[in-house]
Amino acid sequence: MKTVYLAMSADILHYGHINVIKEAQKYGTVIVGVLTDDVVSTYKKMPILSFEERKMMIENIKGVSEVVEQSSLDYVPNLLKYKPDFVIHGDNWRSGVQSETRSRVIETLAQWDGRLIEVEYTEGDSIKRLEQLMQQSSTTPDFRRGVLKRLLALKPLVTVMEAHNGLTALIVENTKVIKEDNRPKSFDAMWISSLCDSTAKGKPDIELVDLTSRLNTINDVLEVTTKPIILDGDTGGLVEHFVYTVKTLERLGVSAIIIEDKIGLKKNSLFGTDVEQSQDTIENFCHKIKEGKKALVTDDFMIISRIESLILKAGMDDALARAKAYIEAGTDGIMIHSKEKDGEEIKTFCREYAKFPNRVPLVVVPTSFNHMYEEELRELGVNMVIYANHLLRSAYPAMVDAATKILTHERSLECDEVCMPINQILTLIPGGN
Ligand code: SPV
Ligand code: MG
Repeated sequence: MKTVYLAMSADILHYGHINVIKEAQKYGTVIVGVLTDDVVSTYKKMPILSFEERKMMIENIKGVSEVVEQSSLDYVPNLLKYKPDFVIHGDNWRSGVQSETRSRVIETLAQWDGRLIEVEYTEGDSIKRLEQLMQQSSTTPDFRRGVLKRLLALKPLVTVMEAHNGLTALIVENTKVIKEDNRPKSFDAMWISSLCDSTAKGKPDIELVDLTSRLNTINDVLEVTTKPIILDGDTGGLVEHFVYTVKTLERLGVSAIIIEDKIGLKKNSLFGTDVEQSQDTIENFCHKIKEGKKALVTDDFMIISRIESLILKAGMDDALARAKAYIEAGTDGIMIHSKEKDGEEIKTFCREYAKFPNRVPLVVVPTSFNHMYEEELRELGVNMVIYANHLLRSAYPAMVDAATKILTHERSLECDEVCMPINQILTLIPGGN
């Protein structure tokens, strides 16, 4: 009996999938490769159903003989393992990002005279409607909130980019690159930075922009995107206020808050010891973490504790002691901050942290030690990297340049070369025409 291989994510099932399975049966025994959660999340959104649930559904479809795990977008590892006589796929992958994957399938099958069968891609109004509904369901607070924890469980390193309004959030949502191995890469989540949120409002980063205003920014982001949101919660404020803050964020569908262990008038950490800043006691900060955790209703929302000992020159031992205490108090993650350019103190912290028997996800913000690649950070045991201010920092000089050009030339013609064309801005956000 010949074998036929096909791969699917199967987060939704519709008659298009059944048609392909029916067609596959004509050629032999059907093996379905179900894409693992991390593979689906790299090219679509995080699946709504877990891998086990999706696998179970496919196993129970008439005509499917075997269901296996496909743990890369590339078919080749599974093709070499199962050596199918045929692979079946819709004909919609001949062009675009999947065309390379297709070529590799054809080349690999040729090694044992296997063949690719392409069936007409099923498109219909009902399928489009279904996909729209799926898209909408991934923006509900309950679904969205839990995605960050799921990503942390799945991915060795979660990458997070700063967003300070709807437009920058759309950039984080939609920017995608295709890596050399044909793997798509985009950011996993968004960081609502206190520095950028304040700066965008023309205010200093000193906890002056109040929660209501921060919530407005978050709402603008929530409205137009689907990726998980992490709020830079500064010090978290008074414990009595913090318990309300976490409840509000949780209810909105925000995934995490990061609070730093400082008290008094907060200044940005990148000032280091150039300005006066005070660190909270371990005891007080642990109390804040515990009260925050108690206030939560779900298991999804994360309270991540940010240690400022290296910033404030309190020493590595203090940083490590705080990490242990905060974990003991029930924090869901540790962020270790540093402004040293060479990255040495971050490396030391990570190596010591790796020895902890009880670890929670480790977060870093490599604004200063920006020569370090993600791979190096991952190898050090870092689970999340936050690019904390780069959209604002890149936009500001470009805007000053445009303003200066117009003032200088007393017309806007010279400015056009640094501006996006009018027809592009008009259609950048769909629905305007
Ligand atoms: C922020 O983005 O506001 C941060 C990170 O808190 S840092 O500016 O590096 O302190
Ligand atoms: Mg901040």
